[in-house]
Amino acid sequence: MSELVARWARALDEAATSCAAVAGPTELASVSLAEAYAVQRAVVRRRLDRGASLVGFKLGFTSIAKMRQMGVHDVIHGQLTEDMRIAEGGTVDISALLHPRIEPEVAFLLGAPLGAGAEGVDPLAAVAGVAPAVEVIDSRYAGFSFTLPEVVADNASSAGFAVGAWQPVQGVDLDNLGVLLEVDGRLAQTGSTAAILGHPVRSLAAASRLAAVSGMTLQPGWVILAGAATAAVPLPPGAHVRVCVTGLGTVEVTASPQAGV
Ligand code: OOG
Ligand code: MG
Repeated sequence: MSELVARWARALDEAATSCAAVAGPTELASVSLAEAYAVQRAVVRRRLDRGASLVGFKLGFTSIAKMRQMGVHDVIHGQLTEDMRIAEGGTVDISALLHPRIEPEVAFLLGAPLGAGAEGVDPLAAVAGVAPAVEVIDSRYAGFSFTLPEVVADNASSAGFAVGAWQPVQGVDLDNLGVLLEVDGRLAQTGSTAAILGHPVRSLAAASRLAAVSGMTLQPGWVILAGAATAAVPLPPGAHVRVCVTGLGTVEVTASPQAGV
């Protein structure tokens, strides 16, 4: 591991654990994507060394709405760990987060491996279920502002995710389902699953391809987040969040109250 990779893995990991943002632009702003993913792997390695386990893979910037919001125009991936999982109907502990946002997602549950060593496998045939999901993102950069390599190094801003009830993927037409994001009973974002690379199944193919390039195998039992169909919105203390994907169902979480309230 190069000195730069080790140094930035430590800096980004410490920003997350100590809740202190890294001021940009950083030295990572213009590194190669290969180096940025090396930092991501090292950041995740530090979490795994503390006892976390890998439970999934996420895609970022698969919709125009997200690309526009963040000024980043390439599909990226991040890694999900067990400690990021929030029970459906559960509480998001925002006391440990810098500036949390939420976004609606479609989640796939893998029933067979994808990626390295599983090239040629039909991504849809590897899917055991599909569900509505909500993702909590939290950039470790001040102002939620970053370049493409910076956000890749920061594990694609991953912070938490909750998944609704799994449905069999057969018989659900995922190509154009309504996506609603509500905060405290008010509509915050609306969109369509068509905004996710034209069809969320394309995110699965992208996940498989990106994983193979990184030498990763997406494992049976893992959750794959296809990428938000809409822009993300801030998650204020105590907020109740509901995501509805027409035909797939809903998922709800509540943010913890402000410290001391
Ligand atoms: C990066 C995460 C992008 C998505 O669904 O597009 C992402 C960010 O927006 O900070 O999770
Ligand atoms: Mg996302």
